[in-house]
Amino acid sequence: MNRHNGATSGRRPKAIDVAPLAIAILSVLALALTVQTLPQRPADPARAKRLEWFRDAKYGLFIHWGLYAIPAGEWKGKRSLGLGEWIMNRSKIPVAEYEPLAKQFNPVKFNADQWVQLAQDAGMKYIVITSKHHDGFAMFKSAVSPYNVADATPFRRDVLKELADACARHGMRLGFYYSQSQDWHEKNGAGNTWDFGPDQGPDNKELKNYDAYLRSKAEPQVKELLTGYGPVALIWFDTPRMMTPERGQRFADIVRTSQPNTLIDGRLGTEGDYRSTGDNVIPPEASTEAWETPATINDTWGFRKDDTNWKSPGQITFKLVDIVSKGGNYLLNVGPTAEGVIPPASQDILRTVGRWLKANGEAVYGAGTSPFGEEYGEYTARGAKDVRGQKLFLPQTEWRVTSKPGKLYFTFFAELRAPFEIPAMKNRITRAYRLADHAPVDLKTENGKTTFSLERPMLDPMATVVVVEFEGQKIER
Ligand code: FHN
Repeated sequence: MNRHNGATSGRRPKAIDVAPLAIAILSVLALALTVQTLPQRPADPARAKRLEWFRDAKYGLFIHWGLYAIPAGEWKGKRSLGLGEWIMNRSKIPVAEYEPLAKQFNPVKFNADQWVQLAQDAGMKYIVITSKHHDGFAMFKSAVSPYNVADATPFRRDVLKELADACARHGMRLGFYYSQSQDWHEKNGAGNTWDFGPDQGPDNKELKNYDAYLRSKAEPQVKELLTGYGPVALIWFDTPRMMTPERGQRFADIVRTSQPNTLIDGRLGTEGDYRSTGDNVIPPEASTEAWETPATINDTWGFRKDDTNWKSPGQITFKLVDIVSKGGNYLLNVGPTAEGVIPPASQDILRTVGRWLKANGEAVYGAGTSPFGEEYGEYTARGAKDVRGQKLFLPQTEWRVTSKPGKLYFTFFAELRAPFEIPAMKNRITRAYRLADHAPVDLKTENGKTTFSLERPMLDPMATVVVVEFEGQKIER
C-alpha cells in the first residue's frame, strides 16, 4: 500500500460504481453547502460549552454496522451496486425478504473492547455507531420494536450496550447514528417506495402517516438510546426527509431533556449543535463554526466484500490536517463484516495514521485554524463550476498549518522543491523545530522574508511537522 501522500496523485479507478449513490447524495444536498458560505450563528454559551470536547477532539471513528453486512453488496448472486448499507433500497428487496437476514446475524467475532482499542490506537477521540440505519433494524435491545439485534437474531446480545460499556472502560466518548426519517422496514417511515409506495405526491402532499412512525418508533427509540447507555456524546441524525421544524424540534427536545450535554449533528432538519458537510466533502476554506466531515475509508459505509479501494494513510493524514486547519472534525468510517470484524486493511490504515498522531498529535488535537489561507488553493479564474454547481476550487496540497497560542504547526506532505517561505506576519519569529523529534530547523531571514529548508529525505515522507514559535499569542498580519 502506498504510504505516501496521495492527495496530489491520481486515485486508482473505483472498485465499485459510485454513480448510483445519487439518491443518497441528493438527500443531503441541502446540507452539502460548504460551511463557510453559511451565516455565523448568534453566540450561545450553552452550546459553546457542550461543544468544547468536540472542538478539541478533531478525529472520530464512524461505524456503519447492520444486517446489510450479510449480503455485503450481493443479492441473490447478483452484484448490487452502490453503498453497502443501501442494498435493500438498490435491489428493491421487500421487507418480507430482508427481515429474515436477522435470523442469520451472528457476529461471533464481535469484541467491543477490541473496537475501542482500535479507535484509541488510531488516535481517535470519539466513536459514532449506527444504532438504526435506513433499513430500520436496531442494533440495540429495544422495547419499541422487536426488529432489533437482541430480540430478532441468534446473537441475542445488545451490541450498543457492550460498546457503551467498553467505551466507559477505555474513557472513549460514544455517539449514536440514528436514521430518524428513513425507515424502510416501516410502512409509515420514509423511503420504502417498493413495498409501501411513494412518501409524497407530486404536490409534496405526504401519502404516509409519517408522524405515526415518528411517534411510535423513531422518537421513543431515540429516547431509549439516551436513557439506557450512559452518557451519549452525540446523536448523529441523517437524511432529514420531510423533517419540518416542528418534527425536528420534537427530537431536539428529547435529546435536551434526556441528556443536556449530548450534541446534535447537522442533519436533524432543524439546527443542530454543529454543521455536517456532505459526505466526503471538505470545504475549501476555514470557518469558526464547529463542523464535521463524515467520510469513507473506501467507497462504502456498510461493508461490501468487493470494495477494497482504501484511502492510503497518507491521504487520510492529509485530510485530517486539512480539516483541522479549517476548524473542522474528521469522522472516518469503517464497515465491519457480518462476523463482527473490522476489515484488517482498514485497521492497518487507521493504526498507521495513529502512529503518526502519536508523534505529531500536538499539531492536531485542540489546534486552531490556519491564520493564512493561501495554502488551500484558489478558485479558478475561468469561471468553471464544480459538480455541485459551485465555483470550481483548485486545491493546493503541499502544506497545511494549524495553530496554538504562540505556535504554528506547518505540516508538509511532500518534499520541498525550494526553501519554504513563511507567509508574511507582523509577529517576531523566535525559533523552529521538527515536532516529531524536536530537531532544530534553521531559519534564514533576508529582506524581511523568513525561510527554512527541510532535510532530504524528509523525516516522515507521509507528513513532517515543523513548529514555528512566535512572539504574542495570535498571528498579526
Ligand atoms: O444515506 C446515508 C448513507 O448510507 C450514510 O449513512 C451516510 C453517512 O454520512 N449518510 C447518508 C447519505 O448522506
